[in-house]
Amino acid sequence: MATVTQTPVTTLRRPVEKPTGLWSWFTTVDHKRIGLLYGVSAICFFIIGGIEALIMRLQLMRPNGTVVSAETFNSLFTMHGTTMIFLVVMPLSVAFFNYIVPLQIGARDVAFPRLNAFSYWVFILGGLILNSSWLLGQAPAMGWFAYAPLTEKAFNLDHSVDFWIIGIQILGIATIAGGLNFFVTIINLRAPGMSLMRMPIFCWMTLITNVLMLLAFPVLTVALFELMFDRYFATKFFEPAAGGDPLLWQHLFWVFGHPEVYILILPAMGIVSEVIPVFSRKPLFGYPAMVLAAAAIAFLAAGVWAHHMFTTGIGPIASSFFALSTMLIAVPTGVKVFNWIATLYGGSIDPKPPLLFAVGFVAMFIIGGLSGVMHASPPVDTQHQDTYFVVAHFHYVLFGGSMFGLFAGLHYWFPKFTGRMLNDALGKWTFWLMLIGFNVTFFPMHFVGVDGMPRRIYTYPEGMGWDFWNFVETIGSWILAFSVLIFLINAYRSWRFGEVAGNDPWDGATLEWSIPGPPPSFNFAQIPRVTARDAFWVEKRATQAAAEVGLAPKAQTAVAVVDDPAALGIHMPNPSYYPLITACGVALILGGFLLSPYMLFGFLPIVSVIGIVVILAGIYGWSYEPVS
Ligand code: HAS
Ligand code: CU
Repeated sequence: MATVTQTPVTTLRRPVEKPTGLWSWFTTVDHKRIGLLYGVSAICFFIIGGIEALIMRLQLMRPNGTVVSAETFNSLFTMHGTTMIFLVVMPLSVAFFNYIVPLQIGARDVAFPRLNAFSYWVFILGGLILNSSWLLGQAPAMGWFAYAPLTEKAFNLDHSVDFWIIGIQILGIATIAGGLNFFVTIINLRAPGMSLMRMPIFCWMTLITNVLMLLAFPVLTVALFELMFDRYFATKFFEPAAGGDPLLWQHLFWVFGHPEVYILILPAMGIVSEVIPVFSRKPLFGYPAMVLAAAAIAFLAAGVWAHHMFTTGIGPIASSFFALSTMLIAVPTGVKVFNWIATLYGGSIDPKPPLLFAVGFVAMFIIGGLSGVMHASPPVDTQHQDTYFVVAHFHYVLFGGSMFGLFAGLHYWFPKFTGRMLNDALGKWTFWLMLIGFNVTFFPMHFVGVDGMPRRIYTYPEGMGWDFWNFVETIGSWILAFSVLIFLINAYRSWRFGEVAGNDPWDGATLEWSIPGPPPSFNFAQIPRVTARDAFWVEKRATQAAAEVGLAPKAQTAVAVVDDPAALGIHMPNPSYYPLITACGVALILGGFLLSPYMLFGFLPIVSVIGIVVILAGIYGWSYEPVS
């Protein structure tokens, strides 16, 4: 029984002008192009964040390092953490949501294509504002969690903290708009027959991640507004001397911050759950359990935030509660780990780079998860808190986890993005060097951490017993950087000259492999009908089985020969520059506060007033833009 039955579309040959040139990227509302914009931007930020890390590692390579000053080091770790979380792992995940989710659910685009473009432009402007602080010599230097009262005006007179507040606030707007968009897309735009439990697992992880985004980010928005008010309008939310409460910041930040770490890992888990079945030639083991486990992780994620605050004196009852809820997360996570292993077990394994990265993810994530459970215990955490042991933990889950998962996705879907294969040998070099470099860099951090080396120190004296491992870590960081370089070379070479991939180079299970790579602007000439999970596998197997018993093969998925939606009677949204204009309005309104000498009535920055005009113009144009 075929699941994706479509009639071939072969007669349409009207030439069309594809949107080309630089300007077309500014006005695009195509989810695939927006996905590419997100992906390329995230990789650029990855290079920036990576360089920041390498400078820190050079500074710490030997005791009494003199590569950078203490103040610069503070800015480096603050910007490195902020960049990697908000400008690399999140947008790279969003790149996959954008490119892959509509294809997997058999849709022509996301629910709100222009809102999608708006999200991207807001994101990139936020990222640029945040990073422009380097150029102005005012890079934030208070750590990615920006603890009060260090962020108050009394301790940070310049604009460094403001760059962080405003940059993150802008990024949050992009995230919330994107969260709404993907939630609605997945709920409303699935192809006929694709019930929720027939949906590809990556779409499930996207859905759950976006729910978490919608619940977690508004809390950060509130916290940031309070901090902004403290700094600009003399409120005292976090100022103890005036009756404010610095712990309020910690609560608000971690109520956001802990769900955030699952926002960072669930998309990677989704990618890995797609890759492992395809390269083991077996359906995902325990699909319903995988979905429920992710939902349980998301639910529990909302109730564990104070495990970041065990040493603040929250008391034994609160500590016990948060310790138990934190340990509980190991259960659904363990379910996922065992299901990945069970999927591999007995499979006919094809160790191509996507699978290598996926298995690397599972292995590294287990190590990071186990150290997480260790500091779930308050007395143990009292020892670990603010040491390199915690740094080891979160790099195992964030690099070993999230980044390895995202690299699995880059290697897996590259043929869909570009129509060409990544070079296999270079992919394997990337993987092995990354695995080795990663472990050489971060495993010794467990040792120096329990040996008492605090995190966020810009140097350390000789003879503490930390010299050797710090030296080793720095060597590891360069191996890691080299592996990323190989990936970049591979991606560029393959994009230009790689072997042509065809529609379905991996014998994929899901609908994106039924259409060309890169897909036409409208994705599906005809919206597929779905009757089972792993829809494309089922169709291919049914066709094969029919041929074996001598029946005429079923029609393959329709592939249009020209990329002209109008000729096919398909309506696609027009390009528009209003999302970009509206996004500029957002950036000007908030960014104006960084130019505080120029104020109207003493409190309203002139640039913000211009921003209000721009945003109104943008929304007006957006609302009345003719639909052709
Ligand atoms: Fe974490 C700190 C606890 C997962 C990211 N985490 C951080 C920070 C980041 C981060 C960025 O309880 C630092 C923030 C900062 O700047 O200060 N984390 C956990 C636990 C899990 C966990 C229990 N973390 C993540 C993920 C992240 C992430 C995912 C991002 C992608 N984390 C903490 C705690 C702190 C913390 C404390 C505060 C430390 C401090 O003092 O500052 C869990 O989700 C992990 C579950 C996964 C596993 C592995 C697979 C499961 C199997 C099943 C069997 C295992 C069992 C457990 C039954 C557990 C195989 C056995 C237990 C043993 C001890 C052996
Ligand atoms: Cu946490």
